[in-house]
Amino acid sequence: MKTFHNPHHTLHQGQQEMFRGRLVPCHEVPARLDFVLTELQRRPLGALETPAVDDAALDAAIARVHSARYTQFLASAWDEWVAMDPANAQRDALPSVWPLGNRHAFRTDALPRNFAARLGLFAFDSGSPLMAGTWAAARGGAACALAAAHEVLGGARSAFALTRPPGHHAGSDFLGGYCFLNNAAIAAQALRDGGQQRVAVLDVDYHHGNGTQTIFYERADVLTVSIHGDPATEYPFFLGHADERGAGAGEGFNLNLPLPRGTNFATWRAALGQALDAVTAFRADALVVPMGLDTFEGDPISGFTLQSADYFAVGEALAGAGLPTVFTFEGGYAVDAVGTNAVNLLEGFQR
Ligand code: Q9C
Ligand code: ZN
Repeated sequence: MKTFHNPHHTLHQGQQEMFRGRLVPCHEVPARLDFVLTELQRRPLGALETPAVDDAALDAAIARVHSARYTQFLASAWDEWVAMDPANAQRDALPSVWPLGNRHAFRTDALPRNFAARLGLFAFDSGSPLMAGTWAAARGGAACALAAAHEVLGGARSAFALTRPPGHHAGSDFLGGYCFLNNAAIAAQALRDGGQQRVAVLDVDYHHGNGTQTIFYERADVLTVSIHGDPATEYPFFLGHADERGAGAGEGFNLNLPLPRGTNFATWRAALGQALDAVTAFRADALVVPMGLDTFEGDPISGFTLQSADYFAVGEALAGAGLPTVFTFEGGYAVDAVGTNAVNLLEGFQR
C-alpha cells in the first residue's frame, strides 16, 4: 500500500497541554510520525509519497466535512491570537472559557469578536494547543487523507494517510483531543463523493471517535463504528456510550463498543469481530480505519493491554472485511513503539 505522509507536520508542535490544573508536556509530538516513517523505510509496504496538493480541491474536500465559520476561524486563529497581545507569539493558544455545549442557553450562533471567546467556542478541551503552523499542518494532513481516498478510488486495495495532528476528535465545527481537521471523515466523504455508495468507518483508537460520530450521526450512507475505552471513565467522556445508535435517517448507523480500562487483546479482538460483523451487514463498499495505536499496553495515557505482536492480527482481521481501505494515523503516545505497532498492523493487513 502507498503511504501519503504530511511534509508539514512539524509546523504543529505544541509546548504544553492543560491536564488537571497543570500545564504538562504535550503527548502528541512530531517524533510520533517520524518513528512510523522510519519503520516504513525499514519494512516497506509500498511507495512513500507526499500528496500533490490542488488547493481548490483540498479546500472543497475540507468544506464537505467542516463548517465555513470553523475553517475560517482556524485559518486566522494564530494571527488573531498574536493580535490580542504581541507576547502571545511566544506561547501556544489554549482556551479558557466555554459556552458549555449551550446547556445554559449561551448563544453559539453570534460569533464573539473576542478571540479567546471564539477559541472556547470552537474547542472542547484545553489539551489541544494551537500555534503558528497548526492550520498549515492540519491542512497538509487533510491532503494526505484526500490523496489516500483517491488512491483507493483509483483501484488500490488500500492506502495510508500518515498524518499529524490526528483527526478523529474533530467535528464539523470543533477541535479537541489534539485534533483540528477530521482526516478520516474527509477520506470517508471523498470516497462517497467518488461514487462509493456505502462507506464504513471503523475506529480502533483507544479513545472514542466523537468527532467522526457527530459528523455522520444522522446519515445512513456512512456507518460509524468505534471500539474504545468506556467514556464513563475515559476521555472524551461525554460521548461514546453503547446506546448512541444514530439519529433520524442515521438511526442504526452508529455502533459504539466501549470496553473497560484494563481490557486485554482477547476481549478487544472479540469486539473487533462484532465491529466487522456490523461492517459486513451494512454491505459497505469501502472502509476507513482511524488507526490509533494507543491501545498498546505501554501507552502513557490509555488503559488497554495490547502487545506489539497483536497488531499483526488486528491488520489481518481488518483485511478479512475484503474492502478497499484507507487508514489514517490517529493516537499512540508510546512514541518509541508507535512505529513498530503501526507497521505491524499495516503489514498484517497486507499478509
Ligand atoms: N494528559 C487521540 O488519541 N487528554 N487523542 C488525555 C492526558 C486527551 C487523545 C489526558 C487525549 C486525547 C487522537
Ligand atoms: Zn486516542
